Amino acid sequence: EILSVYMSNRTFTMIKPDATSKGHTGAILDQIIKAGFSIKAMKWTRLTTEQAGLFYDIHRERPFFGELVDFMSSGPIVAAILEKDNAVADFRKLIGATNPAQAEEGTIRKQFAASVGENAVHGSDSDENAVIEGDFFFSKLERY
Ligand code: ABT
Ligand code: MG
Repeated sequence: EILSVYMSNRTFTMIKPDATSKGHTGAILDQIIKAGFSIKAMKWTRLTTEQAGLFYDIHRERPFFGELVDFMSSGPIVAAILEKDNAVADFRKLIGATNPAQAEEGTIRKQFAASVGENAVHGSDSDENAVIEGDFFFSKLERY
C-alpha cells in the first residue's frame, strides 16, 4: 500500500559521539549527501544514559550494553532521517560492517570508525526500525 512504499524509502542515522568529537561530522554528512540521500530531518543533540538505553533497548541483556550506553551518551550526536530509494539497505552498505576492521574500503566506518564499540555512525536495520527510530527523535513539526 502507499504508506509502506513511502516508508521503505527512508532510514534513520546517527553520527555517534566518537565521530562528532573528532570533527568528522561535516565529512560524513558530505558523503551521505553525495551518495544520494536527502535529509528530511536533522538535529545536533546529546543523549542522557537513560535515553541511550531506551534507543538500544533491544541490546539491554547483552554484555556490552553498559559500555554502549556510556559511549552513546558521552558527547553530542547528530540524528537524521534520510530519504533515497532502497534507503535502509543502501545506507548500511554506505556505512559498512559494524566492526570497522571488516568494513569495505571506502565505507564511512572504514574511514572514520575505530572499533566495533565506537563505530562512527548508526543506520537502521529495517524499514520498521527506521520509523521507530525516527519517531524517537523527531516530532511531526521537525520533519517533512
Ligand atoms: P548500530 O548502527 O549502532 O545499531 O550498529 P549495527 O547495527 O551495525 O550493529 P549492532 B549489532 O546493532 O550493534 C549495536 C551497537 O552495539 C555495539 N556493539 C555490538 C558492541 O559494542 N559490541 C558488540 O559485540 C556488538 C555486536 C556496536 C553498536 N554501536 N554502537 N555505538
Ligand atoms: Mg543495529
